[in-house]
Amino acid sequence: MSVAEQKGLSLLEVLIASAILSILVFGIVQSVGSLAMETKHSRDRLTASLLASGLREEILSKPLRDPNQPPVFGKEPGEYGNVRIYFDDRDDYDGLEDNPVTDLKGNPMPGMERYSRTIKILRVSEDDPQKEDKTGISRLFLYTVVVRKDGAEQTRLEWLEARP
Ligand SMILES: [Ca+2]
Ligand SMILES: [Ca+2]
Repeated sequence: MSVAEQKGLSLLEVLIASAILSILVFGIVQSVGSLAMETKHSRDRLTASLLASGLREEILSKPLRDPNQPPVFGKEPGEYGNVRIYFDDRDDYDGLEDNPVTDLKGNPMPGMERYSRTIKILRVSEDDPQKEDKTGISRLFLYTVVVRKDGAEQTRLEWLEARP
């Protein structure tokens, strides 16, 4: 092998090696990037599910029926607004839009400015809880809490409640 051939080969080797190296580095950078994105997404989802279960606990701490007046589904007469400290039964929460997320007194929660929560309470068929009950007879209710960040759904928490 001549000196020139040896030089040519080693140049080719260097080129191949650097190509392989750049592919490897690109791959590593990509996986680190997607790992960081994945971590961020799981953190968002965790925050969202904590916000959802926090609201669920809050609702479950309220009585089934309004203690002060003849109960109606939703807010009773004279009840209005989104300040939850005044909610005195579970279905007062129906249709709530907590955007941005607030505490019981209606103060925005620090650091949660980009999150929002909604809740729907639906009377559903006792035979098929996937179906809305329009007769008003069923005693089964489906609660759905949705938590969003920047408008994009992060988590959805659903539970059924059978009322006596
Ligand atoms: Ca009510
Ligand atoms: Ca009420």
